[in-house]
This record gives sequence, structure tokens and C-alpha cells, in this order.
Amino acid sequence: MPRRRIVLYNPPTVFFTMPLGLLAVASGLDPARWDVEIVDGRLHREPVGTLLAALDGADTLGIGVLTGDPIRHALEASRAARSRYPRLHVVWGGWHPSLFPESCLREAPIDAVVVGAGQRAFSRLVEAWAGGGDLAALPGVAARTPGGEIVHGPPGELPELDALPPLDYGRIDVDAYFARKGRRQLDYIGSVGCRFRCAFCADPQVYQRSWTGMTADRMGDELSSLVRRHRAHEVAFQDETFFTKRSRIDELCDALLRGGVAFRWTATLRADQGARMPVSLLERCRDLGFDHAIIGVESAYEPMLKQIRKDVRMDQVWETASRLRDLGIGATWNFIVGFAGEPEESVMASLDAARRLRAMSPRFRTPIFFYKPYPGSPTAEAVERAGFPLPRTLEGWSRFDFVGADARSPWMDPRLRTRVERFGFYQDHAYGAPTPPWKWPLRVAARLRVETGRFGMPVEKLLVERLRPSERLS
Ligand code: B12
Ligand code: SF4
Repeated sequence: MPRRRIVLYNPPTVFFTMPLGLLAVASGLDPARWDVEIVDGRLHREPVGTLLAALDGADTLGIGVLTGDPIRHALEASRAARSRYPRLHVVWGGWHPSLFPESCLREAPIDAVVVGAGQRAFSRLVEAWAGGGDLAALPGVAARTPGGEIVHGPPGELPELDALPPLDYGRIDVDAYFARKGRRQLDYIGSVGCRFRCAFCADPQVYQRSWTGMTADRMGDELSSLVRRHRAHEVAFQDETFFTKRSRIDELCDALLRGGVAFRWTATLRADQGARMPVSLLERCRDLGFDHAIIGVESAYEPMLKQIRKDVRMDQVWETASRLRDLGIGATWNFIVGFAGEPEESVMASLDAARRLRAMSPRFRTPIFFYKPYPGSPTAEAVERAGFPLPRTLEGWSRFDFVGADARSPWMDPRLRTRVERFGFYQDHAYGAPTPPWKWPLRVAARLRVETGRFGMPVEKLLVERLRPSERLS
């Protein structure tokens, strides 16, 4: 029997992380039955034109959709594909359709959405279309029947990652991502979901606070061969909480040691985990390439931390910071300001903690994000209650993005918002890697401002922005 053709599409987004979601979906399909091609809109000058050419002879188009601008691109691609190939099945999967399956099915020209993990669900869906199965019985799928009715299958299950074949990176042009990133950094993931309950995050809703991970042995084997094959210098683990199980991390270290391949790696770390883990384990990870941690501090104000259910205390942040500094591991400490109703003292406490962290190590960064109520979380609902309605339609969500002027928590006191923006600018110039001598005056002025907390008349900022306007991201 001839193989049926499926095209998987990643709409343009900011940054060049490898499309692991599409690779995972492709890996769940029987290669004897399905011929799968991945088109990444970020790599092509004419993304939709490239997609339409790839769709020639295809039965199914699958698109991975994040909230925000990617929806606009997904709509454009779906409409173009539908109009050129009217018999094509179009499926959306990923985070936005997982949160709003109904709205996607009603408002986009698509036949089905996959809710949550896609490996098994997508494979069952295309098999049902090929063989005439009952769409309403498919776990993790919501679909439109030929009669136009919307049917929902039962909730999908978390995949047993060890039971699935490895992601086939041969399906993407790995070197093209290295070139776009400007470093030979491979993206990899060894788990799904997260057990924590942060009130601003979509993960608890999509994966119901469950977590499953591949065995460390398998990760070690895959990483050693991937790093060798692609001559990668670094690996970026995309897991939501990489250090979830201490014993597994220890086993991973054993496996990496056995694999004998050296590479630097970056991974997410919760501050409570960093403070609880034995220092010897962190040290072992460092010796095996752990070079950069990504840590969500979110807020340095304890009542706010409680309200957003971070389940982390500031003493754990400081303990983790001292440990990482002493071990020479870099870290990005992410802060969020502007939750609905957040008091000024909370924002000020976060700015102060960011300053202190920045001063601790030249390898620490402390980006401060304005809270953006990404859907599917209690803090987004709080924004609605504060009188700022969230989008109601798919088009509305497509204009909702984390960059641009409207992304700066409009419910925040404008004076405080300006202060955060100025702090962000000056702290970037105050600390970090050594700068060339001609930038020293800016560094001295920025350090003085950050340390004294005086941000009035920001002449340096105006000058730098005039000389180098900031890039538009998406
Ligand atoms: C890499 C990444 C990105 C990349 C996107 C890469 C890409 N594909 O283009 C970049 C850096 C661009 C990015 C940006 C943002 N991201 Co991001 N990102 C991630 C991250 C860390 C890893 C994604 C990944 O590769 N996962 C591994 C794969 C295997 O899982 P997956 O992508 O979820 O895919 C599975 C299912 O979703 C599904 N699936 C996915 N695609 C498809 C397609 C089809 C057809 C089907 C059937 C199924 C399916 O099946 C897959 C296998 O089970 C996730 C967190 C996470 N660990 O998932 C956050 C995450 C997706 N990002 C998130 C957010 C909030 C953002 C940002 C707003 C900024 C930010 N603060 O990070 C921006 C804005 C995006 C935009 N509007 O442009 C949220 C979700 C937001 C949402 N509602 O869409 C997440 C979940 C983080 C979080 N917990 O809050 N991100
Ligand atoms: S923010 Fe991170 S730790 Fe918190 S629920 Fe989301 S993925 Fe889990």
C-alpha cells in the first residue's frame, strides 16, 4: 500500500528553538504507513508558499499553535491550504488548541484539534481518517464530524516516553537552526508536564499537574549519539522542570559519563530544588557540562509568591544563588511584575532582588517581564476580574502577544511601569561581561543609578535608544 503523506507545520515565532513538538508527533507515526515532512515557517522567506508546495499529494496538514502571533500565521496557513487543497484534513495541536479546542474548531478552517500530548492522539486520528474510525472515541482529540457536529473524545493520556521511538532529528535541518541561533546548540526534551501549580502557568491545566520522564539511561544514550552526530557544543533542555527527580539526575550523570561526550547544557531549575539538592549533585552536574540554569523567581515579595502559588521562598532563591555562584554556574533569574492588583512594594522588592542577584555574579541575568495573562490560569482570570477582559475570539488571541506596547500590563500604575522599564535598561548596562572602554561611562552611570535607585531624567537611555532602536521581535 502506498504511504500516505502528512505535512507538519510550525508557524513563524520568535527565536529558533527546534520544533520538538512536531518531531514528537512525527515520531509517533508508523514510517511504513506515513510519509511525513516538517516545514518550519521560521526557516523560509515565503513560509506559506513553501508549505503549499510541500502539501502537494498530502492527506493531512498538522500545525503546532502557541497563543499569540503564531495563531495569525496558523490561520493564514490553514486558509491557504484549505483553498488550494479542499480535500485536505487540517489539524491543530499544541498549547493554544489544548486550552481552547472548541473555539479553534469553530473559528478556524480545521477538522480537528489534539488536546495535550500529541504522539498517540495524532496517530490515532490519522488512522481513523484513513480507516473510517469513530472520531468521538479518540482520546485527546476534538473533531468536527462530516455532519459539522463537534465531538470530544475522552482526555488523552501522558505518553510513556520510553515506549516511543526517539525523535528523528534527521527530519529537520539541524545545521539551519544552529546557524540561526549562532551557536551549535541542540534542543532536547526528556519529560512531559510538571507537578507544580503556579497560578500564572498553563501547564497545570493542560497536563493536570502530572509529569512523566524518560529513563536517564535512554536520555544519556540519545544525547551522546545526537551530540556526536550533529557536532553540537551545547544542549538546551526544554523540560518544564528538568530537576524534578533527584535520583534520575544522578543516573543521568552516570549515563553522560558512560557516553563519554562533552557538551555544555542549560536546563530549568526551581529555586526550592536548587536549595534542597545536595551541593555534590549540583557539582557533579557542573562537571558534566551544566553551565546555565533557568529559574523562575517571578516575585521577591513573599505574599505575592503565595498568591501565585509558586511554592518557593526567597531564602531558597538566595541559597540556590550562592550555590550556583560558588560553583561558577550561570543563571537566568526570570521575574514577572504587574500581576493584577500587585502592590508597589511587591514590584520594588522584585527590582531590589534582581539588582542583588545581578551583582552576585557576572554570569547571572535577571530579565523582568511584564505579566501577560496567557490563558488557562487563575492569574489570567484575576486580570478579567480587575476589569480587563481577555480576548473572546481566536482572532483576538492572535493579536495577544508578549512583545509590543500592549504587552506591558496596562492595569499597572504607569509610574511604576516606567520605573520597571528604566530599571531593566540600566541593569543590563550596569553588570555582565566586560565592556569595551568607550562604554565605560555608560556602565558607571548605569551602576550608580541601579545602586541608588534613581531613574529620573534617563538621558543615557534616550541616547542609546536613539542610536540603536530596539528590534521588533514578532
Ligand atoms: C521552545 C518553547 C518556545 C519556542 C517555540 C518553539 C516553536 N515550536 O516554535 C519559543 C522560544 C519561540 C517560545 C516562545 C514563547 N513561549 Co514557549 N515554550 C517553549 C517550551 C519551553 C518548549 C516547547 C517544546 O519544544 N516542548 C517539547 C514538545 C515535545 O512539546 P510540545 O511543543 O508541547 O508538543 C507536544 C504537544 O503540545 C503536542 N503538539 C505540539 N505541536 C503539535 C502539532 C500537532 C499537529 C499536533 C497534533 C500536536 C502538537 O504534541 C507534542 C508532543 O506531545 C514550552 C514548555 C514545554 N516544555 O513544552 C514553552 C511554552 C510552550 N511557551 C509558552 C509561552 C508562554 C511562550 C511565550 C509567550 C514567552 C515565554 N514567556 O516563554 C513565547 C511566545 C510565543 C509567541 N506568541 O510567539 C507557554 C505556553 C503558552 C501558550 N499558551 O501558548 C509554555 C507551555 C511555557 C509555560 N509553561 O508557560 N516558546
Ligand atoms: S511555572 Fe514552571 S514550575 Fe510552575 S507550574 Fe509552570 S512549568 Fe511548573
